[in-house]
Amino acid sequence: MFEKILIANRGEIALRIQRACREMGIKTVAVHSEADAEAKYVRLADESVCIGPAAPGQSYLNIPAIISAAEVTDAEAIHPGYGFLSENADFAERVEKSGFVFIGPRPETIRIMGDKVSAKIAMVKAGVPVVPGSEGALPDAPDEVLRIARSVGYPVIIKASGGGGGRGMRVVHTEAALVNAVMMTRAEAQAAFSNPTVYLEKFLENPRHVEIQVLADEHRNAVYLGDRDCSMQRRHQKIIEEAPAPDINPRVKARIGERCAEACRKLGYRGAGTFEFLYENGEFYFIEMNTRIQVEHPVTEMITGIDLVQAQILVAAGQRLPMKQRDIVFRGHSLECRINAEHPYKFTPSPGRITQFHVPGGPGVRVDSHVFTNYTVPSHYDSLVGKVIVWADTREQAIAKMRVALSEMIVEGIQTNIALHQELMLDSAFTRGGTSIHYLEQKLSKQARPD
Ligand code: MV4
Repeated sequence: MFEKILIANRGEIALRIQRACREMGIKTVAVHSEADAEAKYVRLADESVCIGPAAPGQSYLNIPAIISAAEVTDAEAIHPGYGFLSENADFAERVEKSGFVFIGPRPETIRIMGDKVSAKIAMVKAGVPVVPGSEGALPDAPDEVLRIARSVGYPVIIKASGGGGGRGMRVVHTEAALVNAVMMTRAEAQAAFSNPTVYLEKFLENPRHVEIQVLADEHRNAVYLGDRDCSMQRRHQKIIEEAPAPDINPRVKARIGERCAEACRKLGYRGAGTFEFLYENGEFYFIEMNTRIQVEHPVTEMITGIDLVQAQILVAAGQRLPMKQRDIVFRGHSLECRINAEHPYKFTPSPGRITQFHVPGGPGVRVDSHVFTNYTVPSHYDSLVGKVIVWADTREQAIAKMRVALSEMIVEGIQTNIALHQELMLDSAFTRGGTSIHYLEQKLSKQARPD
């Protein structure tokens, strides 16, 4: 096992990774920007290195500074967390070329999944169901594009191969609008991603976002760790996640989960990963694969009892998965509310000093947060200040537990979205379960809000 790991991230996930390392007896190196010098996880780390000014481009995205920090501290492996460099294949490659272990998939795998056209082709080959559409990149010839769209049927969506996570997409409802929409999306994709490749899919009007967590080792062992529903989102920012996804036939889930695990074996996947699906009318359609640990990983940990970050470290060290599929039991229901430092209705960031911070507790309540009373939320990074996670036997009980947990939570000095979460925990469509990806935005647009 590794003796020392460098954590190339900040905030709650840096603390989460550090806890996993400490439980495993692994020493930690925190790297931090000038803005994060006073962070709790920096103080708790065995060693820390300042890698640059607050701006992410000069610190958490500064590849040479991070690799130098690993060299001077003699770390053996680098955990990238989520965001920042976590899905940057060039970073993973430079980590390995410099003689360190990248805690994640091989750089080639990250590169394939980062290109959405090659990811989709890989999934078709591996037997994972995908959204019907162009087989690979859209050709240039307008008549070919028209023919493909006609055979798929309108509405269609044009997506940039270099995009993902909601960037570089355009919905097209009529044949008259198609060719121009393709040209516009291509031009935007070239400008944003230096890659003009686009592809076409049937546009699903009212799907849910359901994802499958996988875990694989270097020895072609792979398991699926169940599913999560992340449909409650606004502008591609998830705010509530849960496991398992409500009201979906467990046999359909087991079949899709097994397909994902089998795809990992075929691809020679290593580490934790997430297959993202749209779910509509009882069917799963693959859209993208994430090759990192995700913000919402705790809900999977709660229903499986598996520490995903520790598992990432084990398989990065070359060990075999410590479990087989038949050992994995999904038990109860888990919900996660992301607590953001933001205006409750305008959603603008609300950085600043937290004058009072108190977290809920009790059985089945978990809070993943790096903040504390008198901590100042910097303005340079995302607005996540913590995650409230609950576990109970049933979804109803989990919702009840979340209501109580949110009522105990105190965050003063900054604005947060706690009130929105409280409202959603009482929302009849949410409590019924199975709302679509459009539910929250539709609900918010219907509500008149005070400034
Ligand atoms: C779609 C779609 C409907 N039909 N693809 C947005 C993020 C990116 N991961 C894929 N996205 C979508 N792809 C087809 N063929 C609707 C979305 C979408 C969405 C997906 C997941 C979660 C939130 C979303 C919000 C708006 C649109």
